[in-house]
Amino acid sequence: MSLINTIAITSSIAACSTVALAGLPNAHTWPMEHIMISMNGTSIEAHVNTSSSSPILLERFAGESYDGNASALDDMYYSDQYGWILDGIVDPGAGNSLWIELVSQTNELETYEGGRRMMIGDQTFDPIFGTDSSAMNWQWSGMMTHNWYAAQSAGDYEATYSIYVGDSAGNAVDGYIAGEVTLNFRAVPAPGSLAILSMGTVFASRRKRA
Ligand SMILES: [Cu+2]
Repeated sequence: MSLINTIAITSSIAACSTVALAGLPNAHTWPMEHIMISMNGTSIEAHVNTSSSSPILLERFAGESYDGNASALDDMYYSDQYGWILDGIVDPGAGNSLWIELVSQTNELETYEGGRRMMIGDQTFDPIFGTDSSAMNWQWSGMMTHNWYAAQSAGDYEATYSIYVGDSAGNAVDGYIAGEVTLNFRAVPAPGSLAILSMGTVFASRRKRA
């Protein structure tokens, strides 16, 4: 590799890394994928458009490091593409709320609490759904919430949840039927590294013309 190419690629990496330098994880690269929660009478229903043959992607941004609790995502394959959202009127009853409980998942899948898409600075990144010995159930505000999923190794992952009406302590309230949904993930080698290489090529060819 020539010196000019090396300089061009180095400067293009710097140009691509603005998000990483700010210390916040990447959220802009994936469209939202909503897990729609509705209520039919006293039954909770859950719907998602993904499946084991059309999972969302977890991507790794090697070398990036993030601020505070978000550092849990450093060098992990991750995404906040999935978001819990209410579909229609859902009334859990006075004093109750919706709870989401992990029923089962592929080993080594991790989850961190997110929030509104792109409002990353406001998110706790607290471990949830059993990650780092956290509780298996999580109280959902009912507002759109995009939690962060992460895995250390490439491969396919899935997680199945029960969505139920609970009291303020998370105890299931009698008279409601819980819903269930399975989320699917595929951790793949980052296209980000390819993007950096191709940007490097563009910079290099510009440099040559000049
Ligand atoms: Cu959303």
